[in-house]
Amino acid sequence: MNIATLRTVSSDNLRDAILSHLAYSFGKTPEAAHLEDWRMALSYAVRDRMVEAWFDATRRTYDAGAKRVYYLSMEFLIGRLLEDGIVNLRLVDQARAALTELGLDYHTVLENEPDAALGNGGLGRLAACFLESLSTLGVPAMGYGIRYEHGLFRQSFADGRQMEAPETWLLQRHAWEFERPETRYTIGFGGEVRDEAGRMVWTPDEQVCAEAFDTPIAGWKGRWVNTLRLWSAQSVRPFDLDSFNRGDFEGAAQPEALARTISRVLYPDDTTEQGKKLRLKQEFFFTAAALRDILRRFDSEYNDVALLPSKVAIQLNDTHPAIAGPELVRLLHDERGLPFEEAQKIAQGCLNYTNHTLLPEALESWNEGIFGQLLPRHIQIVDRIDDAHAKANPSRGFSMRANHQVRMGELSFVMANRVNGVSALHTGLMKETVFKELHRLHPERIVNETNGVTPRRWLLSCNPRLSGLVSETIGSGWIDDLESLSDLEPHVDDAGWRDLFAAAKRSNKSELAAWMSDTHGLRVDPAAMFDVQIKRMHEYKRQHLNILEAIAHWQEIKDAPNAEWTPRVKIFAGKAAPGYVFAKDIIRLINDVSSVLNADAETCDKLQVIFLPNYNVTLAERLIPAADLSEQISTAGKEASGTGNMKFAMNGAPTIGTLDGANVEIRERVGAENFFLFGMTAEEVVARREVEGHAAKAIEADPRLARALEAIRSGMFSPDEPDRYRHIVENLSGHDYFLVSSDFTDYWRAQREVDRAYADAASWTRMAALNTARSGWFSSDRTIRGYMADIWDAKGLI
Ligand code: T68
Repeated sequence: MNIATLRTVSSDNLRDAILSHLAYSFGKTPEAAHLEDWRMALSYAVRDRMVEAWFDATRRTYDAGAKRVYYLSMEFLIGRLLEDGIVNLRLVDQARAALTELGLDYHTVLENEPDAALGNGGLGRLAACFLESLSTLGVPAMGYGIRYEHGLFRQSFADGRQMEAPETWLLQRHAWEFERPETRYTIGFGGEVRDEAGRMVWTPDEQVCAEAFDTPIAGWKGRWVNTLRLWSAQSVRPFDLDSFNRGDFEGAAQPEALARTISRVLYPDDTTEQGKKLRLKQEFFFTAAALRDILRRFDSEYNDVALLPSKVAIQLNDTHPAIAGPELVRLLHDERGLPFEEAQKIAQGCLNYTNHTLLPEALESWNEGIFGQLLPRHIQIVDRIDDAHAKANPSRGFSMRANHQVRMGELSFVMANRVNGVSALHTGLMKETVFKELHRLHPERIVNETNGVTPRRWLLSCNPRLSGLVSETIGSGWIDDLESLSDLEPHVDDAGWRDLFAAAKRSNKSELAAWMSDTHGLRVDPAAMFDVQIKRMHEYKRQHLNILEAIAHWQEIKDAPNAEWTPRVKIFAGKAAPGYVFAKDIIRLINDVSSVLNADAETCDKLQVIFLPNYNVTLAERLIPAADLSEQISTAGKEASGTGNMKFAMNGAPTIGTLDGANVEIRERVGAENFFLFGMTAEEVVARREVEGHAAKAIEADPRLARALEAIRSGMFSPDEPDRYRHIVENLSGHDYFLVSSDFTDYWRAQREVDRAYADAASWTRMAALNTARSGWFSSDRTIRGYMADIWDAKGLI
């Protein structure tokens, strides 16, 4: 199809295109249209403008015989897509004008889009940033994941407690996906394996169908468009007519309901046996479907499977798709008859594994009973791979099959061509800890690829005031060459320019304050420092360190209410896993503290605490541009990288943080004088844990800490239930594994340094601007170039 024919489908004029979709795609007149109809019509009009480049990218990939990159991820935290599409296609002015002509407000229409929360946190958002950068760089690539009916739960508070409700993003219409009923694979589970004359034949006893849904992902300027292919689970037998005819209506619908469970929810609670099994099913389901699809595409182009590693690079986003190793071996050996060793070699030539955590409790392993029952052939293959590895490395001191478990990290490592960490510190620690033995055996395998974020979403689109100023100052080349932000550096010493920078931040803060007032009835002064900690709730991220400091600070203000204080608003947002009781208690504590502090007439103009509910990508896009201070305060050695830290720096919010994850590299780049460092190093953390009574000693040495803990213990923030937080206080004065008490004193010191620095507006703005100017390295374009060179051996075609 040529350009001319495509243009007849969608008018060049965006307004006409919207009206045309309103009529012909949604059957509405402008008078009858609801907001959602307008949002859908605009989305279709924008989507139409991606299609041509999408076809073109496919054609050019085939013509070039280029190597393709496949990113397998259990999560793609894509958020809203309409503004992303409008921005990347550079249609902002046109879209605004078209909507105005139609009597609609641009922002109101954008706000109508549901936020696709198909992920938990950093890992899922990284996958989304990577897809955008892959398209921007013109890399032939595809994302594979699961089309969850329900994304991450919706969070609200009742009496300060986290409440969870199902997320229902698909109830509002989703404009971006193309259903592909013709692209379906049957995926099996369970059953038995028989040896048929030396050939192992797996006959599953349960089958589901994986159907593809494609979302186009346009890169900057819309020059290249890749696909995110999400699999939806359906029954192979949609309806049991026999049961129905017997009057058993429930039984008749059961096959469909059971099959659909697999793609029903993101991360079902895995504390029960059933839950665990379902998660393993999800993992195999999408991985097996992706591999079938990859091989089908490869077969349509080549007829020698030995070429696979030169034409296909598969990236495993954490161990969730680790079953790709044994499954690819099974497809090549059992189904295509390649010798086992050759099948394994080819699979390994294609596969790569990214590790995102060193936390022992987060490293995946499966009980061999569950694993063997669900995937009886795969467990045999795992054992054979394990044995072969043992034979080849007789001196090794590990196995991927210990304590009746199948260890997915070890499996992924052994089956991968390259294994990577996500920041320099994390990669170093990987080599010394979780993969020490494997690293000794395969010293060339581990590489580092420090995370990055896409500047199109995380600066250009979420912060139009600052990005406008940047473009006026240095031109717009930074948008796909973020390192050129360094051209801003000379301007930070120009008082006039600094005023513009500060004015952009101030307007962002006013806008956030107005939004908080409208949607949550909160009143904050935009002149106060906005101190922001937004991320998943976890003890290692130490939101409780932050709230302890707030309590101590409040007590100090109360001691001398008329002294000079730097007004602050502490803003929190984040979800706790439904089964993570301690993290949920921290949320409640923060909410309780917030109630007391915000109601204190004597102090509330100097210190306020706010916990915004239902943190998601959209809320991050609102908060980050308005932040003055970025809280990155994890226990050193625990945060693999962090990516929020990069977004804040880019948007001109200096960090208060530990030497953890990518904080280390951020500090190196923005300069130690523009970063508020505190806390123990990863090495010191390990040593301190060995000190008997470390928490008690820290409390004894710091009366402020003792007083803050005592306030919590006495029930000052929970008068109706004084013991509510006793266990938190006991934890922090006893075991305190995450060293909150031990790091408190230095955190306090750094916070007071922040107060002093903020009080000098000119030098603060200079510091903030230097954070922006020096954060160019944290573009996910740079990260993807690293993967292309060090891991995939892939090239961009634009
Ligand atoms: C995050 N991991 C890291 N995991 O915590 C963060 N895990 O430091 C890093 O920047 C980011 O990955 C990207 O590399 C996660 O987000 C999960 O969400 C997760 C989910 C299920 C199981 C394990």
